[in-house]
Parts: sequence; structure tokens; C-alpha cells
Amino acid sequence: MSTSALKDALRNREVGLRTRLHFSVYASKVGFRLLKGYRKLMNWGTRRSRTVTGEALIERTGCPVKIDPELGYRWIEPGELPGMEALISACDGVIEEARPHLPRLEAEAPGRYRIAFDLLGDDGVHQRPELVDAMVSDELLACASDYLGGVPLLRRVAVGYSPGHEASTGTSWAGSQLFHFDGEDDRQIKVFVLLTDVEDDRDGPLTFLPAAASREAVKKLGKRPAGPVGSYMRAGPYADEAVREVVDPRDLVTMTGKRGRVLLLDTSTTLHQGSRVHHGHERTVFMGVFQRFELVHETPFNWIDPSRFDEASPQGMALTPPRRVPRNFYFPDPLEQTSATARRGNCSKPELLAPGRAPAA
Ligand SMILES: O=C(O)CCC(=O)C(=O)O
Ligand SMILES: [Fe+2]
Repeated sequence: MSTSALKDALRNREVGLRTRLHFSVYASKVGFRLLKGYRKLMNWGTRRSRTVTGEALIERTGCPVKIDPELGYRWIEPGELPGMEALISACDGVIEEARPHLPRLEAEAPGRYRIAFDLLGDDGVHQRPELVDAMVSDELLACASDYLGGVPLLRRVAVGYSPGHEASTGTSWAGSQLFHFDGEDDRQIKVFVLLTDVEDDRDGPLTFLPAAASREAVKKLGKRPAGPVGSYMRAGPYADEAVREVVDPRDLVTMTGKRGRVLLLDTSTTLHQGSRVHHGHERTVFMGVFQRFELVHETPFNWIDPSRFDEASPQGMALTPPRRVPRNFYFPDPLEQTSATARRGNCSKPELLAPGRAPAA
């Protein structure tokens, strides 16, 4: 980060001093590495046991699904991962329940919260154990442990609803509709499952550049610009014109396809955007997120009950974060009568809040 960017970070009064200080370190390459080293050191024991458990799982399963870090993504074929059918039908239930509330949610949502709504609160996740079960199958956890170097945490389980936007010409896309890198760590895995057919641009497909090409694109863009202070983005959002200058559109991969198509994507190493849904269309996608226990930059996470699994099992580990927030804290029931975004973070125990917390993606 340049000195002026650092000054900007420190001056920005929209977020607290701790957040600004955190960002002034986090946003530089060296600062990020320092933070990462510090986090690794502080979590040495936990990392060790997660590595050992992950290795045992990889050996036991033979790790049938692997992600090539140079690509940063992998498509999943039908039958490769267990539990996907149950997951899809549970998601159908979520959408059906939410359908009558959608106009109100859209009307209430401010700014970037209007881009993609999470229709699942913590209670919704809890009521549908098949969503978590599909995410913590031995096969998927082996894949995630292999890619992330130890049993990671399942931090988010979401059903994302992206409504159509009036402006389909592309000048008013914002936030995650613009190309960016997610910033919680230097690697993570998001599991996306299409719940409706995504045919073409009008359905706002997730669009990304594979990891090696993303690395090259960033070099050509000059230096990786820091995301806005307090943002979950490590870099971006980039204007389309800037991306167009350095990226061959033929290198972009789009998540189009039939309902049920599954993608594993490292949103930290791949330049990506999505939800540019045109007026008269809508997109619904399931998303599960795996991040390392010792991640560098924490963003809001779901409360998920680990008690169905043995504490020392890979599944138990994947569901046990370093600290708990009360159920419904970040992700209360989105269908309650008052705005979900207004309720998020309202809690009778504010001391449980992490200082410097960034908003959710
Ligand atoms: O809405 C989309 O397709 C993109 C969302 C995104 O940027 C993410 O999940 O990291
Ligand atoms: Fe993203």
C-alpha cells in the first residue's frame, strides 16, 4: 500500500480506529504476510492437529476431488460429492418459504445488500442439517483439507437470491458485481450450486479468471489496488474498463449451466464478479464457504451446531470456530418483519463482537 493509501485508510472515519489500523497493515503485501505469520504462530497447536486430522482423512478417502491451485477452481460432476440432491431439495424449501417475502426484502435492502440476499439465517441452517451434511462429507472435507493445508472451517452456509436490476447496460454495477478478490485469506474455497438454470449474461452468472491468469492480470494492472477500508475485498472492485485492458475475455469462465451444477472456486486467488442479473430475471445459488481456522481477516460467519459430530472428527473440527457468537447474531432469520440487514449484529452481549469486523460479502 502506498503512503497515501495508508493515510487514506487512517483518515477514513466511516469505520472505527481499530478497523482502520488493521487495514493499514492488512492492505500491503508485507503487512498481509506479517499478519498471516502472526496468526499462524498464535494458532500453532490447533493448526498442527488440523493438519494431522486432514492428512488422515486424505489418506482414508484417497482424496478423490482435488483443486489445482493454478486453476483455483474445479467443476463437480453429478455423483462426485454425496448429499447434493438432498441439499438442492432443502434449498428449494428455503426459496419457496422466502418467495412471498422477496418484494419486502428488496424494498428494505439498502445499497449493496440489494445485490444478493442470503435467504438463510442461522435458524434456517439449523433446521436443514442436510445442508451442513453435504458440506462436511468426507470427500469434500478431504478436498478442502488438501487445498487449504488442514481441516478448515465451514464458516458460511447461504442461499443467495440475486434479483434483476433495472440497469442492464452495465454502468451501474457495484460491489461484488465488479471484479474483485475476496480478502479473508490468501486461499479459501466457495462451493456454489446452481438452484436455477443460468443460461446467459442476463441471469448474472458468476464470472471468473482462473488463478494463474488472475495473477498475471494483477501484474498487468500495475499493482494490486487495495479494496476499500472495512471491505471484505482484498483487492478491487476494479472498473470493467481496467479489467478489459488486461484480460482476454476468452479466458473468463462463467458459471452458466443447469440447476444442480456445482463449482468449487477459490475466490481469494481468482478475479471474479457475479449477480449482474438483468431486469426480469433472477438467480438463486447455494453457497458454502471453507476458510482456514487461522484466517487473516474475519468476516461474519454462521452459527452452526457442531454437536452432531464427534469433537475430534474432521466434521467436528470443521464446525468449531475459534470463538462463538450467539446464534442469530450475524445471520438472524431474514424473513422476520424488520429488515435483516438492520438486525444483523444486534446482540445483548456486544463484548462478543470482534473489533474491526468488516461487513459480510
Ligand atoms: O454474486 C456473485 O455471483 C459473486 C459473489 C461473490 O463475489 C462471492 O461470493 O465471493
Ligand atoms: Fe467475491
